[in-house]
Amino acid sequence: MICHNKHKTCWNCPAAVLKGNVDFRACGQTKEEIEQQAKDNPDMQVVITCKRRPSLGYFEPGITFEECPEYIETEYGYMLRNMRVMILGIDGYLGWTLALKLARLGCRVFGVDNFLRRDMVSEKGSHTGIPICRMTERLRVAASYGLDIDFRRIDIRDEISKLREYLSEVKPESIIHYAEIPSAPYSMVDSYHALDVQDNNTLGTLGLLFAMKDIVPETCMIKLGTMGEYGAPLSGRPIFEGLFPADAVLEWDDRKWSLGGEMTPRNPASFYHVGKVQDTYNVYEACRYWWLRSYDIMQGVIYGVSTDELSMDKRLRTRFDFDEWFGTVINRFVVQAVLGIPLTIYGKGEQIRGFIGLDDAMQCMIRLMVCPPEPGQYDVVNQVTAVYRICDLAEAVAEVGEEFGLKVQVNRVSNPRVEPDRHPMEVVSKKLEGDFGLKAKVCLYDEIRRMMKVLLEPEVLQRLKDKQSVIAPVTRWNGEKKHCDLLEEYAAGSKQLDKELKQQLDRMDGRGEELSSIEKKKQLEEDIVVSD
Ligand code: USQ
Repeated sequence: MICHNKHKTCWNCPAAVLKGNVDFRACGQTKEEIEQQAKDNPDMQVVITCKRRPSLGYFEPGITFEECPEYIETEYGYMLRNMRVMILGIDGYLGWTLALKLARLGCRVFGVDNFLRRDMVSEKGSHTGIPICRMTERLRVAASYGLDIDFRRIDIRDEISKLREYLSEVKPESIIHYAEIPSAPYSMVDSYHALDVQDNNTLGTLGLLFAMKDIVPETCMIKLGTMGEYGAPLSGRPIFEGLFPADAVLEWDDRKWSLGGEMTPRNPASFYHVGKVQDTYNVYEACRYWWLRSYDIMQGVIYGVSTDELSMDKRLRTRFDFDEWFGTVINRFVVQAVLGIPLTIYGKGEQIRGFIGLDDAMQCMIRLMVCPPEPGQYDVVNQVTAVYRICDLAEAVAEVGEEFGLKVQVNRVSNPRVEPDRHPMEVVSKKLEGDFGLKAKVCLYDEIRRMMKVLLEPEVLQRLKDKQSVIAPVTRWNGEKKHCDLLEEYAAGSKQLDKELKQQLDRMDGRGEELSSIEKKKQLEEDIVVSD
C-alpha cells in the first residue's frame, strides 16, 4: 500500500516539540527559510524533541512517518500508534460516527459535548428519526465491542476552564472540532437564535484557539466549516479551496496583480454561515500569530446513515434529523418519500450544491487527521465528492423509491430562504484526492437505498410519522413564520428537466459512469422480468 503521507516528517508530527526550540517569531517564515538560516548560520540549530521518544534528546526534525517506529500503516495512511484524538461535539451526527470509526482504528478517543443538539431539536418539537441512546448507554455498548471512548460533558463556550483542564489531562494529538450549531434556518428564526448561533459557534471556537495555544500548540485542529461560506458566485467563478491558487491574477484598469495565496471572497447565505466565515478568519489568524496549524474543512451538504461501525448494532447508530432546521436536503427528501408526502423543493429547485456521503466524510477527516499541516500552516479543503441540482436529487430519491413501491410527488414551494435558485457552480475539490489519497466510495443511489431500508423499519417509520408536522418549512429569511406557498406540484419523473445541465454535472463528478451502471443494472433487471 502506498501511503499518501509517508514522506511527511517531524514538521508535521504533533509529537514533535518545537516550542522553545525553534524560533518562530518572524511571521510568514517558512520551514525552508528556517532550514536555510540554519545552514547559513552554523551557530543556529534547528532542533526539536519528541514527546513520544524522549530518548532521542534534541535532534533535527527530518524523520519521515515511514521511518518512525511510532507510526503504523493504516488504510488511511501512516498514523501515530494509539493516536489521542479529541472530538468536540461527539454526540452529533458526525461526531459519534467518527468516534466509532477512530476507536475501531485503534485511536484513543476523547469526546466532549453539552447535548445542545438534542435540546435544539426538541425545542423544534422534533426528535431524531433513528433512535439513539443516552450517552452513558452509547459508551457502554461501544465498550462491549472493544471501542473505548472517554467522555466529558462540557460546554466549550461557557465552560472553557473545564475544557482547558481536559486538554491538559489528555494532551490530544489531534482535535476534531464539530461542536458548533449546524443550521442556517435556526440562525434565521429571530435575534435570540441568531445571537445564540454566532455566540456559541464563533466565541466557542475562539476560546478553543486560545486554549490550544497555551496547552497543545503542536496539535492540529480540523475545523468544520462549510461550502456555504462561499455562496454561489453568479459570475461562475470557480470556488477555489479557500485561498486563490498561485497563478490567479486580478486584472483591472489595464493593470495586473497576483492573487496567489489570498483568501477568496466569501458570500455567506445566512447568519449561521456568516459566523462560519468569522471562524475562518479567527483560525487563519491564530495560525499566523501563534503558529498553530489547522485544516479548515469546507464541507458540502452531508447525507446518509451508514458506515461499517454504525451498522454493527442498532444501539450504535447515529442521530438522524429531518425537521426544517436540522435536516439536510437529501435526508429530508428520503424521509418525505417514505412518509408518502411530497418532497419540498424550495424555489425553482435549480440550486446546485456540493454534497458528500457520511462514510466519505469520515474517510476525509481521518485522512486529514493522519497528515497534519506544518506549524503555522492554515489550509482549506473543499470536502465535497459531487455537485447536484436539488430538482435532480428529488428525481433520484423517487427513482430509488420506486424499488420500494413508493410513489413520489414533488411540491415546489416559494423559497423560504434568500438564495439564487438558478446559478452556475464550479467547485474545485482537488486536494482530498490528490494530496490525501481519498477514494470516494459512497454512491448516491446506493446510499438512498440504504437510508430507505433503515427509515422503513417500523420503529423508525413511526418516529418519523409522530413528528411529521416539523418537516414543512416555516422559518423564512425575512423573519416571517408561515408555511410556504405552493408553486407547482408534479409526480417525480413526469417533468422535463434541463437534461443538458444535469449531464454536465454528472460528467463533472464522474457520475456519468455511476448512472450508466445503474441504467445497465435496471436494463438487466427488466430483461430478467421479460425472460421470466
Ligand atoms: N432545500 C430544498 N428543500 C428542502 C431543504 C433544502 O430545496 O426541503 C434546498 C435549500 O434551499 C438549499 C439546499 O437545498 O438550497 C441545501 O439545503 P440544506 O438545508 O440541505 O443545507 P444548508 O442549509 O445549506 O446547510 C447544510 C447544513 C450545514 C452545512 C451546509 C453545507 O445544515 O450545517 O454547513 O449544509 S453547505 O450547504 O454546503 O453550506
